[in-house]
Amino acid sequence: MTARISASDIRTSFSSAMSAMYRDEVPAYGTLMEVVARVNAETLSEQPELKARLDAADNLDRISEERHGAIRLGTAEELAMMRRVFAVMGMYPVGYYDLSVAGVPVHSTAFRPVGDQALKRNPFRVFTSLLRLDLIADEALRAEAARILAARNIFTPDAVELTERAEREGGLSAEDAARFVSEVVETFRWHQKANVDAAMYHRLHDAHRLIADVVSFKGPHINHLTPRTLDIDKVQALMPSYGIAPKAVVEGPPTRKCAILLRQTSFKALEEAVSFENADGSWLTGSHTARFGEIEQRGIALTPKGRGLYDTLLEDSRKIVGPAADGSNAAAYGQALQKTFEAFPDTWDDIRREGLGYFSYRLTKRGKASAIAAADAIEKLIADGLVEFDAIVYEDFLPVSAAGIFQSNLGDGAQQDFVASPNQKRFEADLGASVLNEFDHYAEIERASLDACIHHLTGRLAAE
Ligand code: OOG
Ligand code: NI
Repeated sequence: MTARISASDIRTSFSSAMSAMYRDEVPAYGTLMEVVARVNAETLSEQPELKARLDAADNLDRISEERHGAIRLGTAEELAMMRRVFAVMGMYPVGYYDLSVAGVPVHSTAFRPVGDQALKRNPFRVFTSLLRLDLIADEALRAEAARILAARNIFTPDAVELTERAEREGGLSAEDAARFVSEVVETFRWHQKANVDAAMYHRLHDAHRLIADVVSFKGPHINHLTPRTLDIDKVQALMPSYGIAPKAVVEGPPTRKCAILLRQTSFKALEEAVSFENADGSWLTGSHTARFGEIEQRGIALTPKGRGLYDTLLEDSRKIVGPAADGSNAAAYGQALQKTFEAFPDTWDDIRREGLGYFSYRLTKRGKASAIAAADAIEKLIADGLVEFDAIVYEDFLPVSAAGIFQSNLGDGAQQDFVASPNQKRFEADLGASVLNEFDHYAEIERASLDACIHHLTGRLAAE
């Protein structure tokens, strides 16, 4: 029996192979990576306390590496197979996002590592959307799109075979893992030649730009990758001087002392040459916009109560100033956001005591040397200096932000309304599995950390 390589190691080689391929395919993305690396280095040298904190918790040499990417799939079969492929890399479906509310005919999940260790080893995740042809009104077009999608096969035979082997044998050898990664990366490659003729492309495009993006190509090209930045406002401001056009505003919460959830922005998708085959075998050149680069900055995971407050405040600020796609009111939007979010507590202790965010608890030095007779309330343990806490980082996505990212990259005029119709049951049936509920997951991490503290404190006494 050959030694197995860990799922996290396979994920690490996968994310670096994707990064190399994407920098090669989309040079502007390489430029964005440079800006991010520069800003991260500057931020670390300006803030030694941040550097020390990150040094303890993360791998500083990998700070500017990709945290996520995104793809859009066409059929239930593609989604179900993609789930199996990602499972080989230790990536599991977490969360359900209905984007129909925001005028994008897809619903989505994120395939990601689950658990602290796996996230630390490599946090790479893939936001994965499934096209919802059921939201397209034109029945004839819907049937044609379904027919085109049914005829394509997005996985190489070796990728399928190696996935089956990993399932059967509980993992892959180093040699098979290397082959697996290079085969799987093929699925995400860009195809300059469309899968449909120009007339069909335009029909699909007129129905919705996203439908054209999914149906017209041989496979689900990776549409962006996203490194982590330590100062998103600075990267946003610097993009133009590097010749890349940022989207109008940063999505998510405003700049705060205590970062919450997720802030993200992107450079706008580039217009790329595509060729369409005519019926007589000749080729016609056209263009398509789909691929971009994004950056993200993460903060604390919020409880349902905290998330409710976040959603309300976001909606309130957007009622004051709705961000215009051309960026003309970006400053006013930023101010409205800042002002509205004054209602969201901005110290870790307030956030914790008001039950707005998730924390992990650990024993202080004194706590490690102490014992108590019975489990005290957490407030008392903290007040007595036995237990301290850290914010749990939000590892998931935000539907309003995702919609903003989709929209600015589909062309800003493309706003379209669908009747909101979340259908998690259908999504899970297509996926062939249920998605993990992200709130339950964070609550469990919090509970386990608290239990471990109490267990230690009371167990010490029992052992004496
Ligand atoms: C996905 C957009 C969502 C994010 O970071 O919220 C996303 C897409 O455009 O396919 O990646
Ligand atoms: Ni993204």
